[in-house]
Amino acid sequence: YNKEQFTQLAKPKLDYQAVKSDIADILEQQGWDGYNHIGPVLVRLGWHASGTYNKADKTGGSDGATMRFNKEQNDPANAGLHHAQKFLEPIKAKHPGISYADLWVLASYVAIEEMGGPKIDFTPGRKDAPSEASCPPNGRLPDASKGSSHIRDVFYRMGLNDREIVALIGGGHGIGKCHSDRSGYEGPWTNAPTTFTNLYFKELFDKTWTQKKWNGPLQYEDNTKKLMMLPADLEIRNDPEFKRIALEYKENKEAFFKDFASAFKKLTELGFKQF
Ligand code: DDH
Repeated sequence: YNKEQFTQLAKPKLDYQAVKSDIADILEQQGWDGYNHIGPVLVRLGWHASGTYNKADKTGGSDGATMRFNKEQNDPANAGLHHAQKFLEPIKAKHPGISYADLWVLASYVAIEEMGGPKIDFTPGRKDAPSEASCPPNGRLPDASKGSSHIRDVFYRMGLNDREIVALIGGGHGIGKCHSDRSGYEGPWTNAPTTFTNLYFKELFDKTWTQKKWNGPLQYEDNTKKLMMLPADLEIRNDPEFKRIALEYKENKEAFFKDFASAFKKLTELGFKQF
């Protein structure tokens, strides 16, 4: 054996199945978010760790787990994600061989699957960057107050297309909620925030969305005043190309699950080269 082969052999093999089942075991957390489930915030962690990618200079992305460092953690877009990182510490302590970068992505896959979403095949190999110097610039994640051209700018920068944009937003906002003490926005998009469904598209098209009257940022509410949409969400209904794709996903759950799974895998592997 040469030195490199020997190091590979000497490394204890990680049992990813065991890591997955340990993650599944911590998804239920009493008192968390009123619905006792951390799946949604783990998905948001996987997405924000990945969505900084810039295909032009190959910076950002999930490889590196650079959100561990203050600079990226303090990007206002990442408000609240220290909770998600903290929930995963016991898993890292039990399986020290997994990198944070792999752990965050794996946790988002497990959360999606455990909430009833598609199974996404996990490819390990991400490494943790040594210092803050590897952080991408702040401000690369989408701004909820802006329109479709901003959304396209952000996702095209990553190398993703309109179909992938609609699948990703519909899946991500079909779970979880907004928190006024994190983003400033408040409330869930659907009545089943811990179940992965295509309900986001049904709510988007079947409900009437009116401006919420409050002191917070501009957002929309349905007639029950329980559900919400961000200005950026309504762009999925108002932009003709986004709308065409979203209507397809509203009618065809299987196509949506399949497209979401491949788009989310692609998103979480941007800039990551396995050897
Ligand atoms: Fe999102 N998202 N997101 N999102 N997102 C928020 C919450 C969650 C935008 C803004 C917000 C995606 C795309 C966009 C999830 C997943 C995904 C919140 C509220 C804002 C604001 C945060 C808070 O207050 O806690 C905007 C703008 C976009 C856009 O693309 C234009 C995508 C692509 C995903 C994905 O997963 C692929 C999830 C999950 C949440 C709920 C988190 C939670 O704690 O619950």
